[in-house]
Amino acid sequence: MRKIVFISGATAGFGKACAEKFAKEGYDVIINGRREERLRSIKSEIETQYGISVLTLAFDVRDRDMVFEKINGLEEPWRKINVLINNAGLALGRDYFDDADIDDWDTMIDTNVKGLLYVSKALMPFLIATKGHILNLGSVAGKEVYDKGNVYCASKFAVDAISKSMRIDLLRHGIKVTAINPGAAETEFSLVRFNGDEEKARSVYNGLQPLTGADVADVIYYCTTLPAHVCINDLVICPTRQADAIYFNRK
Ligand code: NDP
Ligand code: 8X3
Repeated sequence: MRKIVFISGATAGFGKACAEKFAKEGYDVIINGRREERLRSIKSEIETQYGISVLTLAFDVRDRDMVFEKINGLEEPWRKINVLINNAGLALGRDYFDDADIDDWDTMIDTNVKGLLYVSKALMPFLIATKGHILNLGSVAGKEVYDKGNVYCASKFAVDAISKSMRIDLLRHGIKVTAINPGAAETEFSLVRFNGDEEKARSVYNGLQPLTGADVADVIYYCTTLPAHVCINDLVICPTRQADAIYFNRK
């Protein structure tokens, strides 16, 4: 019987790359995101390519009732979830605290923090049953605060705290909790952050070779391949030209 991975935010970036990687490694995959058309096309692509099964679960992680309805409605054999990748998330804007948009703050907190909590809580019975593995996408922005990062950084500091706290509280269930904290990775992240401004988005990666979704997915997959008694608790992954959230050596 194949293992099952649940990936939130799998229509782009790290989530999509994880869907491809875990499928390639023989997992059945549950993919979530708001863009149903993309979910459908990823399903058809990876089912054909890797001969595994994919279940699409379109919902907005901010919608608490919908999260619980969709997850509680999972039917066998999809309830035997071994790995949860809490990946859905975003940054909106890069503005001084006094200039920032409060709606952007709400969206980041609702998605990156509350959405992650809702999905995790809804999946808890399944993960307890399998002694599963939770991987939370934090960020270097959850390790150091940078200028104009205010609430995005705060949301990722919250993810850091939630990962630590899950690790303690879920110890008695034998559940592994791994915090994955990437630096600059070229996905749709900056396009979303800068509201579709391609030039601004590209400039984030000036003078360095950014991580790709596949780089991060490979590392996430690796964390799930370790023996049952071994857990990577906290992992920071950056382009070689990036030291942390602040210091870069750009060409
Ligand atoms: P992308 O923008 O490429 O992908 C984000 C994914 O999240 C999409 O699939 C999107 O799907 C989904 N998503 C966003 N909001 C929601 C929502 N409300 N409900 C369900 N799904 C949602 O970004 P990345 O792949 O780069 O980012 C993934 C995670 O990694 C995020 O948590 C981000 O903060 C974090 N991260 C990113 C870094 C980077 O440099 N790229 C570095 C460090 C961390 P849809 O729009 O279809 O709902
Ligand atoms: C995304 C990386 O440094 O742009 O979390 O915040 S950063």
